[in-house]
Amino acid sequence: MIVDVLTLFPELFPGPMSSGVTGRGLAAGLITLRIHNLRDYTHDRHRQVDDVPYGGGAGMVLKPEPIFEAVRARTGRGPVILLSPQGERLTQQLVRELAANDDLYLICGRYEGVDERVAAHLVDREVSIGDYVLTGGELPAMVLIDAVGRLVSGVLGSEESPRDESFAEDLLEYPHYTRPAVFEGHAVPEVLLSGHHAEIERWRRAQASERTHRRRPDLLRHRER
Ligand code: 9D3
Repeated sequence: MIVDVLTLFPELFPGPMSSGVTGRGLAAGLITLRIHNLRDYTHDRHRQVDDVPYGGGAGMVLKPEPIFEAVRARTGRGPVILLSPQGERLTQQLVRELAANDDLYLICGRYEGVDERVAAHLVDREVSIGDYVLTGGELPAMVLIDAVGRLVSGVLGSEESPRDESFAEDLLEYPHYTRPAVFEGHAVPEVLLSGHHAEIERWRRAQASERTHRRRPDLLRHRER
């Protein structure tokens, strides 16, 4: 998969994506990141990417022209995505949808926002990673690439393959333990040491169900069981 990123802060990339699973995907050529500096698509002496908001108000707004020019110069044919607090929420369902593309073009906003004509007339979708205020779309772009990248064929080893993750979405994980059997006086649940696989399976289901009810009842809303 080829992922193009349009940003005012190209030096932030690849950043944390150079390590771990995503780093391996990049090194193996399974994921290709192409970073584009929004300022390179300006033509004036000051390379101006922003301007004051029509109607007044605080802060600056990203101008439409450099963004339109950059996107029109793209080589990929996949969706153009604006990372924006006004976007649809990134969920595992959306991640799966996006992972079905050969390429993605991600636009990172900064400052107070992006001229609305970008959202209205240039991009295919707007995506938010959640309801908290960040300073720009770069970290959200990396979150999206991390989530989508691990679904790209070959990126995960056979040991860590994504199984059927639609199941994992509506239930939290059961608790995991490794050695030692007793750590600072805290013992691993007896059943896990029993070697009784059916009983272990039953215990894990019960744990997953119980903690989902307690911590994330919202996940159980549309669920029969
Ligand atoms: C402080 C300015 N805000 C007014 C209350 C509006 C605002 C503008 C720009 C808030 C955040 C941003 C920058 N954020 C993003 O570009 C962004 C984002 C986010 O802040 N949270 C979750 N997902 C995303 S995707 C892009």
